[in-house]
Amino acid sequence: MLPPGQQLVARDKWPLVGERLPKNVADPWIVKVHGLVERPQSIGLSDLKQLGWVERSIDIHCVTRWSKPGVRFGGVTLQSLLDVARPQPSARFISFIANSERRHSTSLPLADALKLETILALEADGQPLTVEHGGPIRVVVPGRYFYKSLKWLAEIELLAEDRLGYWESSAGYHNEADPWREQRYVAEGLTKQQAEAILGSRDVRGLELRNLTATGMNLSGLSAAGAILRNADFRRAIVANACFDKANLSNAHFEQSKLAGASFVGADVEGADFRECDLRGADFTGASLVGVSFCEPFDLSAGDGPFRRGASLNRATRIDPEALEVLTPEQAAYVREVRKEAES
Ligand SMILES: Nc1nc2c(c(=O)[nH]1)N[C@H]1C(S)=C(S)[C@@H](COP(=O)(O)O)O[C@H]1N2
Ligand SMILES: [Mo]
Repeated sequence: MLPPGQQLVARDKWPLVGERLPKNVADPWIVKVHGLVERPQSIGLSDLKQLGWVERSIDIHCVTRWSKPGVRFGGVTLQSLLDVARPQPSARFISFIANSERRHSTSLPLADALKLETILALEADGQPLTVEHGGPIRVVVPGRYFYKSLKWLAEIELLAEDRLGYWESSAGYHNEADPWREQRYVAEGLTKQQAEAILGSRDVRGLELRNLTATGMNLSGLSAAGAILRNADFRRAIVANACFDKANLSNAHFEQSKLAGASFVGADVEGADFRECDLRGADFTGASLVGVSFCEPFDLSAGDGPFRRGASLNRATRIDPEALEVLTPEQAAYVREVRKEAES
């Protein structure tokens, strides 16, 4: 069973999301435990492994709608490290901090992190974690969107009050992040009236407008290059010939919208939904399409199709061949199929 709105990636695919590399691959790699603990720790990886090796099969659910079930992570439990560091009674939150350029972090209520059986993973499917995926050590929190699973774990800090992580504070990602309750984004955003006022000029270049509501509006020719439109709602809107170049449209909704001739060059459309959209002549050159839906998800193992609620694409719709590789197999099959039809 998949959480609502999620799709399976191909069995051998594991998309890369967020930061690509740590600040440096320190050798030896040290994990510090500090803040509200009785016994602060600075522990190397071989000592850490001595705390007890575990292997767990864990389902990955990314907020941008792809899921990768049953990855076998190997490492030590957060519990076993905290048994050594001993959180003080006042410690109610746990913050994980990365050895990365922006000191990336994420946090959880301490009780949740333990109850969910968080692990500090060094291996995935029997292999050491690759650097891109957080090696040598990353956090894996089962039962939460994957943004709670920090790559390149350097510090664990125990806190009395919560401190929002990077995505939670900068991108409006939901702080609870339960995929079964679809806690993707905080609801806060502009009202429809505010949105109408701003969109009236049809020029929102570079603006930060996450969760924007633009359902059913006539916005053809909209100029939105570089805008931050995560989770924006353009369902049934007329957005033909709009320019979304280099915009961030992750998880945006475009179902049943008119996007003929729209340009998404270099845009981030991860997790965006284009079902029943008119995408004739739209340009996705250089766009990142992980988790995008062009039709209703379905079971490919039953052969091609059924393709339901598919977007209209034609030969003038530009999608890089490499971009098809990051779609789920079902979505890629749909795109190939409609393009074949368009050619004949
Ligand atoms: N240090 C660090 N950890 C991070 C991120 C990041 O940008 N930096 N992104 C998070 C997000 S949003 C996701 S979906 C997963 C992606 O992990 P992957 O690249 O191994 O798939 O890492 C999470 N952990
Ligand atoms: Mo993510």
